[in-house]
Amino acid sequence: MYHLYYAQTGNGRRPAVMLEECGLAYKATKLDMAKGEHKAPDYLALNPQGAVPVLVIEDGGKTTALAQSGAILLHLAETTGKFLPKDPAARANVMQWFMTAQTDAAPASSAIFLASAGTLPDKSPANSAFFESRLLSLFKLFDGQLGKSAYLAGSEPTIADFALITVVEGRASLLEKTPGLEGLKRWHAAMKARPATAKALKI
Ligand SMILES: N[C@@H](CCC(=O)N[C@@H](CS)C(=O)NCC(=O)O)C(=O)O
Repeated sequence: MYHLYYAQTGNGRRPAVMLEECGLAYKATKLDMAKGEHKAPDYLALNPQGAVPVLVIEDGGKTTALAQSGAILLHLAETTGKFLPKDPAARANVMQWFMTAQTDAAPASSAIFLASAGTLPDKSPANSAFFESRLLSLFKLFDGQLGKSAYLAGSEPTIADFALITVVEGRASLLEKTPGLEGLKRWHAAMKARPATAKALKI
């Protein structure tokens, strides 16, 4: 049994994409971050970092609370045998794009949010433009790859695509207003046409 604690953010919704794509049943609890529910003692007991998401896994009487969206996707890939090839070379290629989405694109998108929400000490609008340009340079990188293959790591979707889709969906207006990036735009539409991904993006 899986219980996902999430918010409607790129990181928060990412495990839902993987759970839906794997066809796994799960309970979902949305946290109201504006009310600080992610810092409440009950939630800190699950994740002392006080960040979403967390996946609570109940397996044969054993309960595990797993934080970090990337770790959750990897765990589900390993336990289901889906969306992550076993062949070392193919696996390394998936991991390369997975890590670019997790450790480069997701933080760049988060930085845009922090700058635009006025969370940074220096509230200069130039900060938002700077972080947008960082994300756009990554969008160009993904676009180049998606001009060559249907999905990030080849002809089939993998955890790399599931890691990226919530970032791109969250920044859809930036993508749409940017000329070009046709490969990324095609991929975005194709991912949203997948019933499981579409369902997860609506939670
Ligand atoms: N690398 C983490 C990032 C998690 C994260 O920063 N989540 C944000 C929402 S998108 C959060 O909960 N921030 C509140 C905080 O860190 O206090 C992941 O992928 O799970």
